[in-house]
Amino acid sequence: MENEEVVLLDLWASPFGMRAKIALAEKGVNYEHKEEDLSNKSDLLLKTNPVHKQIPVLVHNGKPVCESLIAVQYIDEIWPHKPLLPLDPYQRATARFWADFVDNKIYSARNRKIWASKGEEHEAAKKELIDSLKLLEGELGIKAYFGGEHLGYVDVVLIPIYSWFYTYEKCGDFSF
Ligand SMILES: N[C@@H](CCC(=O)N[C@@H](CS)C(=O)NCC(=O)O)C(=O)O
Repeated sequence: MENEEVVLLDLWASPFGMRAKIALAEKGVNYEHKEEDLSNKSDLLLKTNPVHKQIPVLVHNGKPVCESLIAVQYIDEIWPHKPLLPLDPYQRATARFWADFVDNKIYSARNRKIWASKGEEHEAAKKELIDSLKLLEGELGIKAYFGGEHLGYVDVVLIPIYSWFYTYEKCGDFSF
């Protein structure tokens, strides 16, 4: 690990960047943190993520890995100790399914309707979010973590989104 060059292009408030930070911390990987100003994106960000031009970007030995879900999976593969994804292929597929569910149902652009809409639309958005959280709760069951006894991939993906729950409640006339 000593000769590795690991750089994370990030923004402190980003739940997506936080996923990469949690995964790197779990693995005990030392890295250089580069804070981006998204109103004035650095040449490095534009060069390493020319498609989306978004943080986070994990740059490992000069090679960029974009998209937080992919970066967390990459971190898990490069530093395989304390695995985040299960070893069993079916369980891995299931974990990826729920991670995708988190992005599409819990932290989707649609959910901004909770604070950006009124009346029926607002009620429908609230119901959809609660229903999605109930489904996630069902998947968690009585386990301590989605990963079982230890933090797993779905936990790493979901936990940073928790920081948005305050915003949902505060701006959305909404209570969990
Ligand atoms: N799907 C991306 C989302 C990343 C994302 O939305 N990043 C935001 C900051 S939280 C960003 O870089 N926004 C700048 C822009 O879109 O121009 C991921 O999971 O990494």
